[in-house]
Amino acid sequence: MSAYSRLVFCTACTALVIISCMAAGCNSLPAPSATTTPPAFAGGGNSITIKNFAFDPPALTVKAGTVVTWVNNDQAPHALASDTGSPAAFLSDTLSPGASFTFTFTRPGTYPYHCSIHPSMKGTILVQ
Ligand SMILES: [Cu+2]
Repeated sequence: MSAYSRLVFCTACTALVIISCMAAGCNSLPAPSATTTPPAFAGGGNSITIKNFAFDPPALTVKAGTVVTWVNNDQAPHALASDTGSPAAFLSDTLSPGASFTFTFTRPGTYPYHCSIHPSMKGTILVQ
């Protein structure tokens, strides 16, 4: 195969790929702009995402002994403070965007908490 015919062949291939992609609606190809950050703690547990100044999910039910992970996917720093316990059942340092915090809930009960930076942010962990 000459260099020229290779070039023609490759161009034809590329055109075919583009045409078949258009026909298929490009559904099989990932969007190049979709750069998702993998969660810091993937799977095997229960995680709460902090975004848009809210906890998602705001209420989480877990079994005693569960490690709960909060991941700050927001643009702003947040910090977690338990409403119950003295001292607080759990208390995090300030979580910068991208940071995470884990706490193991060993005893059944209801654990309301809030963001100590933004007190209007509230969530609850129900431990069974
Ligand atoms: Cu906050």
